[in-house]
Amino acid sequence: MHPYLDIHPEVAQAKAEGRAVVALESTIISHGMPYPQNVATAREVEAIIRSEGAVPATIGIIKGRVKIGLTEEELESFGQNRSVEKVSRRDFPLLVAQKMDGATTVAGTMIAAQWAGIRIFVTGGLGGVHRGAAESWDISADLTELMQTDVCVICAGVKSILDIPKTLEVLETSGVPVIGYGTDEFPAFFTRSSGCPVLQRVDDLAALAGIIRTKYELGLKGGVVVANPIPAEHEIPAIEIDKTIEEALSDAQRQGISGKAVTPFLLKNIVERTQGRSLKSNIALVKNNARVGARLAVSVAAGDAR
Ligand code: PSU
Ligand code: MN
Repeated sequence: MHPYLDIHPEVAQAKAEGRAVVALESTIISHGMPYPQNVATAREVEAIIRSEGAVPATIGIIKGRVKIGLTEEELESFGQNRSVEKVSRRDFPLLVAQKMDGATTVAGTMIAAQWAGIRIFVTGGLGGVHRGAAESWDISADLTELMQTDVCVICAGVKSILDIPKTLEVLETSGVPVIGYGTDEFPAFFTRSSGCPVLQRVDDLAALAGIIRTKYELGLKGGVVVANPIPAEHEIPAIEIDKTIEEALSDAQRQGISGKAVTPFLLKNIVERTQGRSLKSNIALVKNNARVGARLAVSVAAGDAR
């Protein structure tokens, strides 16, 4: 095992017994949602995963130790300490060497999950190609991670703060299967549709488990994206959310926000502009992903394939 990892005993035991484990990220807690809803959601998500017969492993860095599974107090501190660093691939050496604290993004969580031998990871939305990327070159390291790290990510697509067609093009170039769970279209986080087709639609988790296992048996490196649309009753109509997103994007541009601050700025701005409605939808879709991801992890652990 990696010398910088601390595996929570509950996770270590589940791994040893061949039981299903589901990785969870901490950037969504520290930079993706306001306190205290962030902590409440993180707890509920862990509870959902347990109720489906899997073990949750929320991942983050504490004093330079890569934690696979957090205690209640650690989870609370990630929620309260909003100044904790956001950790993607490039940040690990600095944070670990200098014994700092860090909240892992999708990319960062995939890396640590792979170190710990965890194959299934649940989140809300992926990072991707930003709008205006032709000028800014702003492309999330989540995409380059999916190219090289063997973890399956269950998400509700990507927010239309991003350029969804370009994001899908990069995933295609990278050789990442993008599977729609119960959908023919790649979902746009707050809405079930984006107008962009997925590689394939799968309605059955045992079949999905078979695809994931086969990818790794073939020795094909890299991740899999399972796109699971937000439940219809929690959708925000596209015309409403699109207007808010446009306004948030122009705020970011006016204030000269750049680099790793862009995504957290936009998420916070959207929550404020919708008076919390977007947060409710965000929480609902993460919980929905947790249920699907836990069932998928159980299916993968059981060796189901159809
Ligand atoms: N999208 C969301 N919520 C989030 C994020 C993205 O709807 O919390 C977070 C995830 O941790 C993701 C990261 O990995 O933002 C991407 O940041 P960037 O665009 O700087 O790569
Ligand atoms: Mn970026």
